[in-house]
Amino acid sequence: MYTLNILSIGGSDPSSGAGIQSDVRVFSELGAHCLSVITAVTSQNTSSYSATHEIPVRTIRDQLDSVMEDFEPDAVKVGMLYGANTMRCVASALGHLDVPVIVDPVMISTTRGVLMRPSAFNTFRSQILPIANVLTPNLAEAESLSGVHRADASAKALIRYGAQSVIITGLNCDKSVCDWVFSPKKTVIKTRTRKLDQNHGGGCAHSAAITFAMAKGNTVISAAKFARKFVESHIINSAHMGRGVAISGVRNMPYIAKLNYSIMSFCALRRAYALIPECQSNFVLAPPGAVSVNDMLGVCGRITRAGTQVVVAGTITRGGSQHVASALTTMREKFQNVSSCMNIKRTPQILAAITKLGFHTCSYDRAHQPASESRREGTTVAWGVRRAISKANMPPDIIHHAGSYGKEPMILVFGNDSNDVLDKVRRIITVIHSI
Ligand code: PXL
Repeated sequence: MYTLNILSIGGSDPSSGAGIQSDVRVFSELGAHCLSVITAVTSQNTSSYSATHEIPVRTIRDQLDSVMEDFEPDAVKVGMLYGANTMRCVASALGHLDVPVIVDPVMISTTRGVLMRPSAFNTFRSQILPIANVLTPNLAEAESLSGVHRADASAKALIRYGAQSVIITGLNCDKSVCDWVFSPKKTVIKTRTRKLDQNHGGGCAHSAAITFAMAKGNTVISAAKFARKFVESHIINSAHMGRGVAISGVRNMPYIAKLNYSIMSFCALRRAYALIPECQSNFVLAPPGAVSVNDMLGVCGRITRAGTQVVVAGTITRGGSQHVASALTTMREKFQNVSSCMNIKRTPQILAAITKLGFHTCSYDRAHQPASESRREGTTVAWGVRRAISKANMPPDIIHHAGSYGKEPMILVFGNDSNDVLDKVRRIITVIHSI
C-alpha cells in the first residue's frame, strides 16, 4: 500500500511525457499516491507544441478545495503556472500548509511552447517564491526569474525573493553535468553521465523525485542526491514512443513493476525476515540489453529486517545495487538467460533446505581469492561467481560462500526472472518451516 500522498499542481501534457501525467507515473513508480490539480491544458506532442488552455481560477480553486478537504498531502510539487491569477490562487491555497513545497518554475517546453507568461514573472517572484521550500530551475529559468546572470548570483537573488533553497539543475561542469544546491550554502552534486540526452519529462521527474524524498523527511541535499541518481536512470530509460523526442522513464517501467511485485511478494511471505542477512538483502533484475552493474535494476537502499518485518528501504533504480548486481552481471557473462538474483542469509538450516530441494548449487571460498585481486574493494563477488561457475555447464540456482574474517557467509539465489527467484526463495522458506 502507498503510504504517502503527494499533491502535484501543474499542466496537462497529452503526450504524457511531462506535466501532471508524468508526475502521476513517477510518483507511483516511487511508491506514492499522486493527487493532481490541473492548472492548464496544453496541446502538445513529442514534436510540437500548439496551444495552452488555461483552466479558470475558480476551477483550480475547486480542485484544490476538494483534495485538501479529504487529504493531508505529505508534500506538494508545483509545476506549470501559466498566468498571474493562477499563481495567486495556488499561493493562497498553499500559504498555510506545513509540508515541503517544491516549485519547478517551468517556462518553456521541450518543443519550445511557453509554459509561463513573461508578464507573470513579477507575480511568480512575489507570490510563489516565498512559499517555495525548494525551487528547481535550470540556468535559463533561474536567470529569467532573478533578472541576474550566472548560477551563483541568480540563486542568491531567488533566495532573497523568498525561496528557502534553490537547486539549479543540469549545469555543465568540467566533463559532466551537475546540480548546484543552495541551501543556502552551496553544494555541488555531480552526475555519472557526461551529457544528458535530450528527452521529454526529465525535468519533471527530477523535481518529482526531490518532492518524494522531501515527503519522506530527507534534507534538501540528500533529496537532491537521490533525485540526481533517479533522473539519470530515468533518462537512460527514455524511449521514442512518438515520432519526436524520447519520453524519459518509460523503457524499463514494466521491469521495475515486475521487480517491485516480486519484492512485495517476498516481503509478504511468512517469516521472510528469517532470510535477511546482517548486511541486508537486495533483489536485482536485468532489463533487456543490460550488461553492466549500472544497467541492473535493484533497490537503491536495501531490503532490511526490522524485528519480524521486512522493510524495503529505498526505491528501484538502475544501478541501485552494487554487490548483487555484480554477481548477476558476472553470471550473465556465461549464462545469458539468468536475469535475476537475490542474496539471502547462509545458515546450516537454509543450506539443508537448499539440499533437500535439489537445487543446482555451486560455492566458492573467499580465502582462495588471489591477494592481488582482493586488494581491490568490491571485486570478491565477481571473482567468486566466476570461480564458482567455472566448471558448471548449466546455470546454478544457488551460489554460496562461508564468509571470511569480518565477512558474513552468504547465499545468492539466481533465476531466469524475478518471479523465478521469488519462487525458489518461497520454496526455501516452506522447507525451513517444515524442518
Ligand atoms: O517539463 C516541464 C513541463 C511541465 N509541465 C508541462 C510541460 C512541460 C514540458 O514540456 O509540458 C505541462
